[in-house]
Amino acid sequence: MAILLSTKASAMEAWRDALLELDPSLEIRMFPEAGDPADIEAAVCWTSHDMGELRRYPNLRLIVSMGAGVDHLLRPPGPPPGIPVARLVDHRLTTGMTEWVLLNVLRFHRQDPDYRALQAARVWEELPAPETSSARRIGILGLGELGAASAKALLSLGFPVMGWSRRPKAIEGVEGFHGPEGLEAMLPRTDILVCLLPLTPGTRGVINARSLALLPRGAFLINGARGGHVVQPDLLAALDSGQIAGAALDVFEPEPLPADHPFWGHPKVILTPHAASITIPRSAAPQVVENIRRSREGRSLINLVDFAAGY
Ligand code: OXD
Repeated sequence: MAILLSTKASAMEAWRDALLELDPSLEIRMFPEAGDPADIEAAVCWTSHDMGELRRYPNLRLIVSMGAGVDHLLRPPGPPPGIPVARLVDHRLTTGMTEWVLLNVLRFHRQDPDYRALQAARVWEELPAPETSSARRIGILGLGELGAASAKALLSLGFPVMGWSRRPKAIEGVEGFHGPEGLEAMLPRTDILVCLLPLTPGTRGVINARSLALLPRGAFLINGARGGHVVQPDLLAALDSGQIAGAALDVFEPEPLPADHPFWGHPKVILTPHAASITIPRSAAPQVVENIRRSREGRSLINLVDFAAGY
């Protein structure tokens, strides 16, 4: 039996090598060279792979999605029914996202965009000292793996951290909010809003004209989750009016962000090309191999996607 591997061309060989290093007996077929469809027992694939295509493999028993987010699996046609799907829960992915969130919180907290603008104009000027971290309130949307790790890192730097999730969640030191009323209560107290939510029908467009208006004037936005969480024209309007003082954005809809999109040249937008946290095959491969073994032995799988919850 064989494993079908499908991701962007530049990552294919690193993934194959990482899997073979852990289990040299694996037979890896790199898409589109799948060989006989009946040989494929597991598909390890990412967003570029058409889920409809996986219906071609009659003996498929496991799908592993090569990332943390699963929103691409929720869209039609979705994975073949009845086949378990696991996602990655990877320490390196979590650490990468925490670093990116800290980078941007500190950037906004320490007035870095203003100092960069002064440097570009060759102006030697000291800006009024920023508040201490204890006066800069952070609101995190999403308290899953990524949100909880960022919350803890921000707490350790002295920032007061609030967190919003669909259901109540307790994280030591984090003031928790949940449900629509919780969001309305948290936003007016949030100086820097960090979005790390899964994208589901319930969270699509959560950052919109109304929620942005609930933030204090001059608040900042950091989005490392999915472009679909933000109503992009509403964010542009809030940036232009000064309601939002700056936004650090890693994710967009669509991706790649079209070259003529106003975010590219916007003086208040810092953008990265969906690179806040990148999966490192060597770090993520052990859980993939573990799931292949478990699937062969009929044992329960790890990091299974909960399709009802949407993550
Ligand atoms: C992920 C991503 O979900 O890279 O892992 O966006």
